[in-house]
Amino acid sequence: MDYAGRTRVLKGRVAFESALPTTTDVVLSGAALLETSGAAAFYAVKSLTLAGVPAQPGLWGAPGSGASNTSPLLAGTVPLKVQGTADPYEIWSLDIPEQSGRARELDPDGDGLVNVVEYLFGTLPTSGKGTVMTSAVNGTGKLVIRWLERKIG
Ligand SMILES: [Ca+2]
Repeated sequence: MDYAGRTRVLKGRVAFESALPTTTDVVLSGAALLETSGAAAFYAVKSLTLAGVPAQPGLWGAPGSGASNTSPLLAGTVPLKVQGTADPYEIWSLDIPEQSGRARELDPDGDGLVNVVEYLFGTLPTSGKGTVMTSAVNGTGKLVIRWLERKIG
């Protein structure tokens, strides 16, 4: 394979009949299917993320493949040997269309919240309407403060 970087499948089926780059981070959305075939015992990849969840290092294959870890997002006869765990921020930042705007300290949507703050509070880095906290006085005269928090990753 003569590319580098991430292998990201948002939807549909992608088939590999030879090795993926060993330096690639494979990112599969919940609507994606990655099929691998060939004569190799496995294809090594840097990391694997399945529907937003980083996969643990190890051998990953299709259900029924005999691999120690399986996912319905994988198909085919050659399992993936996952060598490490993806950085959750790096995977999250893929939602920012321009690669040059993905660094933690940048604010590509101009809402005053840098990307790492948007990541931690679960706001959209592309909406331009970021707010992480609201406050109001309730019916009994008490101040109510609410803030967002990240649920996973
Ligand atoms: Ca922002």
